[in-house]
Amino acid sequence: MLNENDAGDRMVFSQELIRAKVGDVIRFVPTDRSHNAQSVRSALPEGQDDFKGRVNKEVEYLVTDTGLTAVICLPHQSMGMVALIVVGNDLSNEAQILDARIPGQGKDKIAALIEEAKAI
Ligand SMILES: [Cu+2]
Repeated sequence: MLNENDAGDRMVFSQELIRAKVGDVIRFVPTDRSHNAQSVRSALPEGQDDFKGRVNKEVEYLVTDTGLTAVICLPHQSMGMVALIVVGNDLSNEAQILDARIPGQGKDKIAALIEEAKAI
């Protein structure tokens, strides 16, 4: 969780497209202050537990199911501070992710990350 990355983008996760496999633990680290990481209601795979990190706190996400998970920073989601976890190259819940309630630039970036995931 960064205030600015090397490219000069403000309020970002250092990795926005996160590829993982079942059994991985993804750790969100509060490198800069005033950020959190959490999942979004109904925007994660069937069976996968949601998660919600507190502001300025590290949080871990244990991957238990394949599919897409949208991750947001609650204070900055509308500025585009979001990430997409792709597990097992399974994009079958794409429609749910696109329907998730994510405001502003966050929604656009999630859509762009899904396209990026498809392209690789
Ligand atoms: Cu933030």
